[in-house]
Amino acid sequence: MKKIWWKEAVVYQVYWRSFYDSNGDGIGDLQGVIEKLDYIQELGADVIWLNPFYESPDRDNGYDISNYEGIMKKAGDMKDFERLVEEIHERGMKVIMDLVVNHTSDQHPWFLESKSSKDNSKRDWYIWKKPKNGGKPNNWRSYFEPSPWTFNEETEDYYFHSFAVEQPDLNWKNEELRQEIYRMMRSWLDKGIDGFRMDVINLLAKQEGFPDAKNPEVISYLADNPGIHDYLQEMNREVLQQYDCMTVGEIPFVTPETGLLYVDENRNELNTLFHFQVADEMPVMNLRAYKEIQRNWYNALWGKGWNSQFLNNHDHTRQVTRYGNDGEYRVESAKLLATMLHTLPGMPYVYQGEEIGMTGVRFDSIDDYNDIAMKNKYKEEVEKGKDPKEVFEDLLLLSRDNSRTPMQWSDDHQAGFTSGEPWIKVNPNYKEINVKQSLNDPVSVFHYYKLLISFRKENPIMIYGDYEDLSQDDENLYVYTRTYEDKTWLILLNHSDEAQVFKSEEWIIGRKAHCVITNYERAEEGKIILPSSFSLKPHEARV
Ligand code: TEU
Ligand code: CA
Repeated sequence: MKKIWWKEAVVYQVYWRSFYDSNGDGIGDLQGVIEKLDYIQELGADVIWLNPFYESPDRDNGYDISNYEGIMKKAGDMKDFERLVEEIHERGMKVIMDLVVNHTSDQHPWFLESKSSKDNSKRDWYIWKKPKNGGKPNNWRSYFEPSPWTFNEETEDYYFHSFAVEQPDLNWKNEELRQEIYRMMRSWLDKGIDGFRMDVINLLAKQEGFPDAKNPEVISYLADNPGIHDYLQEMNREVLQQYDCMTVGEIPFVTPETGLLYVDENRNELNTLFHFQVADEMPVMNLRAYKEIQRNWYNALWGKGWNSQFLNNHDHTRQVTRYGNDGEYRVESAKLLATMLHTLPGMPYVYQGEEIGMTGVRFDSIDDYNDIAMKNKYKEEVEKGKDPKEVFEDLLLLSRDNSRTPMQWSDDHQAGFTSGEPWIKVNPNYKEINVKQSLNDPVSVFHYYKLLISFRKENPIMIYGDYEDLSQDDENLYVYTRTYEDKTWLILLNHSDEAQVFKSEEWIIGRKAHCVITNYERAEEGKIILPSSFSLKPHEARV
């Protein structure tokens, strides 16, 4: 397999508005990221992914862009950005930016022009459809609304939005628009960034004719439509190929087979992807399903294209809450999940706060929440006549605000995030869970992550090793090997709250080995003889 820097990288995701507020207005900012770069460097991350900070009315936290060339005031200005890139590079790290080109804000000048009249030069840059039988052009849903169509008075027709009303989709069929996007991408790469995380990039191509869906609730018709690979190959030729950059596509609704088409090294599209089979199919941990997903993706991609490993991000509830145990075994569980993500094949992503075992939240009222997806859904369900309390309860576990609360730096005022009032409440558990505590405690989650990340630098087996699952049907244990050159790693993970026993396979018994990593105290030092069965404590991880 071809070796290349980004395959060997660990990415740290910075949701800047919740990371660190440098000027006391309650919102994190680019200067705040600069001030905390030493911390990210100490952790050992190679690449930083920054969520969008382009100019934006901020209805969807920066995913509704009104100017691709400017910086949102809340975040700072172009000087801050340039200094941030410089400071990241000075520390030997790289930086990738979010690229949001499926849609813009409805306040983008392009859209204001496009909606103003049918003969405007930007008319064709968005997607317009005549009313059908006096109503919406089809029966689809959007991610954030009951319909992806919104009526425009000026031109008496509908525009299309895969997300909120305020996020009209661009028309990628328009060549002029595509060239403008490529120019914009080159201008950021010319400023020195090292690549892009591409927001819902497989939504760019739309279904020809927008036919009604048989089951409109399953919104997969929004994604993966014919023409998408032509756009990405063109983007690669026009932009990506000309830089030493990395790309990771956010690609909902793909299977391993269709996913490969985006990252196959011979196809010149993207380097890696985020698929959502875990997030979409597993509201809570289901280890058998998880293993099957891992197996299928490994079989489809290995040797051909590169995968990513993550269990949370700014859209998905913190992993120790959703997929682990954030109570009695929080520390063990956070370390166990980390061990898994960093020893499975693919690039590991660390979402800010994950490295100290931050947890999801439960605020008392819908008014404490900010997430547009959650708020729109709440409104929609309550308007149908459902009980507001029940609707609220149902939305809690997967609210995107679970992972958007401020980074917990210390046990000081507002968790040390801001000297003012934060834009979203801090998680009340910041007194126990915070960076200061984690740095001072030698067996903290932070120090464990640091170790895991440093191991990756010395052990190419974590990157290039072949993978084999030894525990297919077990619902509590995940046991697998990675093999590279003359070495094999045996990874044992107990995902349950009870002790479990793993019965060794023949080839394991009696072999000499040593313990590389464990999240419990080490029982033995130096060489050991592998036993016929392994006893694992609750949430124990052992390599
Ligand atoms: O998210 C798109 C999105 O909603 C999905 O990726 C979802 O997480 C997945 O299908 C699993 O169910 C991106 C951004 O990450 C998000 O913050 C934005 O709100 C959205 O696009 C619109 O730009
Ligand atoms: Ca600020």
